[in-house]
Amino acid sequence: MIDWHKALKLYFIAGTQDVVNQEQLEDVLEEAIKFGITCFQYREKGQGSLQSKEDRLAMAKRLQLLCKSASIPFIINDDVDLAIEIGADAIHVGQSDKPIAETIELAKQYHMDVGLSVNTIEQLKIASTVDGLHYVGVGPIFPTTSKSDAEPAIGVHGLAERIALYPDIPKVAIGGINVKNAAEVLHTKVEGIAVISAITASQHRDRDIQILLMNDRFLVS
Ligand code: TZP
Ligand code: MG
Repeated sequence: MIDWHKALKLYFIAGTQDVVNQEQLEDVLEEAIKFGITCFQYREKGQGSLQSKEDRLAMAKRLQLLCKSASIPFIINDDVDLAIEIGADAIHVGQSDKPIAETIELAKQYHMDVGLSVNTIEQLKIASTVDGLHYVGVGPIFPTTSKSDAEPAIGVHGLAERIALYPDIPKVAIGGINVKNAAEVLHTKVEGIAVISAITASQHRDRDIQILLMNDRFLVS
């Protein structure tokens, strides 16, 4: 059983398209794990992503192994077949994928948890009535360059409003979150933050991850 309240604290998302400066995704994940991320979502999507099923499967297996040895949840974005094939801990889907109840039903058979992306209050309202949903990703909070078809940013106020209306379902805030704005996002008491570029493009991964985790030693001054 995954404790999502804990696992959502610093949710790292990446695919090969997100790595920069000739780094390897495996190395970025290994470092991010060492410095304290609390779960990882493999999201192979968009320009520069691996296209073949074989390449994605091989990559997913390598990344899954890293998460397993660190005992953090390994989540697959969108690709339910891949998630089933490798026995991922969870699957994360968006609003445009097939009906969420169908995904939950299928995931249940394979003992996988399910997360869903929401943007509007209406979407969150519907999500809050769905049985068997483990958490929602809420955003984008700020504009992002990591997703070409991102929805409009809802801001920290939009996040706070959604938390107040539907407090029961665990939430992770996503979109444009970085070391400069993480504190105001976490101030809403959201369970955690999900980031791509704040980790993949970081020049100081150790320090930046500590800040994103709001480690005590960075809360002074
Ligand atoms: N969904 C909403 S925003 C986003 C996704 C996958 C991208 C987040 O990336 P970044 O670099 O943390 O803004
Ligand atoms: Mg999707």
